[in-house]
Amino acid sequence: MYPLSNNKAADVIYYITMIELFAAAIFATSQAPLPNPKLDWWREARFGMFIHWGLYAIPAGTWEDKGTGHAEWIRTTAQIPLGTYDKFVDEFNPVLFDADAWCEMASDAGMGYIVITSKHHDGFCLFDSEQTNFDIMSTPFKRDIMRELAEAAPKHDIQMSWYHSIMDWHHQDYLPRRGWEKERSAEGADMQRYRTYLHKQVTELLTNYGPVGIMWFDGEWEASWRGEYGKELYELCIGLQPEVIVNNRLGARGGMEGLTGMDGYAGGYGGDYMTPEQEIPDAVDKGLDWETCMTMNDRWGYNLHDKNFKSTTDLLQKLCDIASKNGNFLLNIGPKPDGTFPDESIQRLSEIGDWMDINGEAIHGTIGSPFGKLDWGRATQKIHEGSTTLYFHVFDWPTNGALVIPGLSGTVTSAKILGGKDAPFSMGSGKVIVTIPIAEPNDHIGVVAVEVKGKPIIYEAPTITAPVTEFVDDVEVTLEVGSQGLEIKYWVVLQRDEQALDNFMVSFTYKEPIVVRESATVYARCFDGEIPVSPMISKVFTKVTPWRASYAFSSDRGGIQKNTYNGSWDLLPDFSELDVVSTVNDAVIKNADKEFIAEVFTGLLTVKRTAMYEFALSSDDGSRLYIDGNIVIDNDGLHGAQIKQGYAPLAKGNHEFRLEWFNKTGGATLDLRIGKLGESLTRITNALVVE
Ligand code: FHN
Repeated sequence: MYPLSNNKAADVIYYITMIELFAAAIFATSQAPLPNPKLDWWREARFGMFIHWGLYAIPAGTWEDKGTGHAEWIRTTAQIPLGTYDKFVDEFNPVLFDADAWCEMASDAGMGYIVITSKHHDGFCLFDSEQTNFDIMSTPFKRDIMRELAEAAPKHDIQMSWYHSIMDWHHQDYLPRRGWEKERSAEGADMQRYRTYLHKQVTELLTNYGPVGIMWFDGEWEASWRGEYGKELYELCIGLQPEVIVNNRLGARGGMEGLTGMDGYAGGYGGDYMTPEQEIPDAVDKGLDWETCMTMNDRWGYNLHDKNFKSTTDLLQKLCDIASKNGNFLLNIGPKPDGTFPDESIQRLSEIGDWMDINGEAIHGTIGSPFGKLDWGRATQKIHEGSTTLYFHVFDWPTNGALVIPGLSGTVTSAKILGGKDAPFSMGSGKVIVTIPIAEPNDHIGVVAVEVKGKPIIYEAPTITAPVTEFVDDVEVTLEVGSQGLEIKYWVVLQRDEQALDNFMVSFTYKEPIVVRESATVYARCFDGEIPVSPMISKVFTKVTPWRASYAFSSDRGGIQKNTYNGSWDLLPDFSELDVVSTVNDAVIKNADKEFIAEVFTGLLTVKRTAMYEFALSSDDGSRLYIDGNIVIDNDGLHGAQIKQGYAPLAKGNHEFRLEWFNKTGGATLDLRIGKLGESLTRITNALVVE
């Protein structure tokens, strides 16, 4: 690290000496997650089929006078009493179900795996379970769907995988009951007994059907399910099949964006990959594994009225966009009660397959784009021994016959249109122009493959990252650029020197994080040899005065006081307008396992050192943290367990502390961690003390 002191001249001498001692070692942005052999097949596949199928396909979205917009949630959204819903068991007879045909359609579409609902929230099992009669063997069909799919899958190069819902609206021990199920007593319900049932069924699914690709859990968000149960479930799966992949919906999904809370944080457990739903994240840290699941129309389960199917081009653009960000695409089918796929789904699968037959190499086995944003499309890449293939997915095919690839340098050896001919290309300064036909090569997305010797050099600005821009003692600043072939040069202009003309006379070549000890602006720029090849970027870092301790260290700091309130809110209430239901001194900071409740924790936070402190607050639902009356974290809102971070510069001593939290219905989480910036965070429960 390069300590910047208060003596600039000394710094300059120090740096020049250091530069002569070190060879240039440029850090490259990771373009792919860390090696994990268990995930190799899944990362290679990039594309899978989701299947939501069960009793709910029979009503097909319609129930009496309760509308036609229902789907797999129909028992709840149409408030169908259990006894009435169970009668669908006598009707479920998908005589046209053909496991081979399903697997063949998935494989022909370029999909590498299928994830099918072994049990959705309604509790009905598509497999022969010893644990319940609410399963396929009680229907006129009497065939084990999981078994037939598990046997067919390998014949079509498909990894068969199970979606299994934690939430179960049928099992008598699962809690909570649906709010409208007034007549269905919860008397005697025992979640521990339900968890035993769940574990036994997961054991059946991972014992009776051969190797399973993924255990895809869901329905983990209700109050009765704790994150630590998710860890148990994960360990059960891995114990049964060490190679099975388990998703993150075990108790720490962090809302519909599906990005995992920190492993083991908030009692949750992160599983093997993240699961954004119905959305594609704008940007994902390229070191993470994730999969967007999405419907073809608007619903997961079959709804005969829902004709809002996405076009094939739209679905393919989503696939390319996801792959360009190192993600997987899990595209859903909702089969009909007769066991066939909707015609619209069959048509799209066929058209996607035609495109994948020619362009699949630009998806399968690729890693994310080395470029920033490409205005006309996306990119993926495959790294070989001594060369790289760049795939350019051109959403907006140029009409002038020239595809301009911005920022690409290095040694390009060839270019071609997938499914077509080689394409002439020319190297400009920091761009490559590929001459392509005026006519697009297909009806959806034309793909141009460019071979590069070694790793591509992409001219782009470096990134300047640091945990904070305001610091107390110092702050570690990291510079990064995607291309290992570029050098990053930087300047550090101390705030007290800003007018000095010689600020830019001395630049440094970036090798290791920069430690800034006084207010300064860091400037950075990429060079290809001695040629600047990116714009200059900068970031200001300010040394701040720590917030004065409200009280010096004192023996009677007092404990944590907790005031409790009852009510129904979508956001944190104005507590000054509420009546306190109860007050506890020496309270413990953790959520009540209740609904329609709010709690306020107050006390004196003792910090033993003057420093910048980091706070991480996870809550379901909303929460807010104040230190000395300043909002440090605002995690308010009606949401699942989600984590937010905050920072505060604190002088050693006692500081006023206030933590507000509420839970409306469903899951409940409250987890606060604090630590000196750069050190590990410690969960705060019964003592407001940070070392
Ligand atoms: O409630 C379910 C829903 O029915 C569907 O299964 C989706 C698919 O990921 N998951 C849950 C909503 O997040």
